[in-house]
Amino acid sequence: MHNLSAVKDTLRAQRIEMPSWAFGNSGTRFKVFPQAGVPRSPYEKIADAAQVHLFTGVAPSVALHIPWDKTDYVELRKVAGDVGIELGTINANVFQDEDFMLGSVTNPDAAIRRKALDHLFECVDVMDQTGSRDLKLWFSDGTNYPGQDNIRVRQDRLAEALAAVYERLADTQRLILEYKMFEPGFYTMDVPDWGTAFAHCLQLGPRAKVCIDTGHHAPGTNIEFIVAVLLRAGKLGAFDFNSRFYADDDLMVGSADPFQLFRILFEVVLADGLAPAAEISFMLDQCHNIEPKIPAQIRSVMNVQEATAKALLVDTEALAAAQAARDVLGANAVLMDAYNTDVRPLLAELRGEQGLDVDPMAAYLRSGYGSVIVADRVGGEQAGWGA
Ligand code: LRH
Ligand code: MN
Repeated sequence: MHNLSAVKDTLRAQRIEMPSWAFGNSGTRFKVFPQAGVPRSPYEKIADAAQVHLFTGVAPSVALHIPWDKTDYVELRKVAGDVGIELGTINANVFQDEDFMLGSVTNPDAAIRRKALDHLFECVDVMDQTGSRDLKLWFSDGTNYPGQDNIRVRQDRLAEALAAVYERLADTQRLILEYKMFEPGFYTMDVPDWGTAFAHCLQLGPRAKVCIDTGHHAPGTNIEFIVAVLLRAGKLGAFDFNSRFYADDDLMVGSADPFQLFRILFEVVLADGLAPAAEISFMLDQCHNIEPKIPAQIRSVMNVQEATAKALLVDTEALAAAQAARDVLGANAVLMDAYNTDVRPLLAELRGEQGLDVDPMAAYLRSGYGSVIVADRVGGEQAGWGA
């Protein structure tokens, strides 16, 4: 059966990266509901992220989004370090500039493509200052009507820009390409699926990997199949974890479909993808439109920990034996046993051993930090997508 201390070691070493933008205001096209106490600067976002790490012990890095987090990056890195936070993945933003309405790096206009490329180069410069390993590229590029542009020519333009960025990266830096089925493009997206991202990453080279955002697939997509295939090819670089009932809802990971999250993490465990050597970045990419931001991030981290613990408790020997015996129900039962295991006592015990409160959420709420920031953060411009 299980070596629980090995399971605990893996859980203790788990690293979940916070998205800076999850601490800012967010919403839908209908309304962005501002919340009291929301950060007004990257420094306040880091301070809030540090709370998540303080109470969970497994969230020591924050992904930045440029220009939303534009600042003195060397200073930010120092201040973050002082509160135990590392600056993580750098996310480029070529989806809000008016010039990019008909595309950024795929735009028919060469000058606009150049402008987009310059922003991507600027993000590489930011990585040099923050010490970040990963540049994550998500392109809102796409079309809304058949005939609007040449699908193949846009792929050529995309490949050209990606090659230029890849060339600019240092040997220690990686390009992470994120795909998305639709929105804001409603006819085509230029990187719509894992296959397109995979093809571009293969063409680029070993430091180009694919990012799976769990909210970016057609309903009913078997995401763990994509995970298994990309892991097998050594091309899975990162996850953007969130969950959804319908589209790119960006809800708390595991809240809509905890069984799917378990199945995804089981494929990661099977491929030893939690090991630091696998170099897979586990990031949250969420928007807390109606719920308090810091507790929502804490809950999300706990959801990932619970799904991971269940995945680590799968009796893989019994599973392999049942699979070899073509015992369909037996094999499924082995997996469901793990999934139906209540891992909360195990995680509480682990937190106790880490010197953490067994219940991070209760501990955070008891700390009163939430009301302190509401009282302190008066005036100034609250952070948000500014969309
Ligand atoms: C696009 C996306 C991408 C980010 C943005 C905040 O939907 O998932 O990862 O840049 O959200
Ligand atoms: Mn994402």
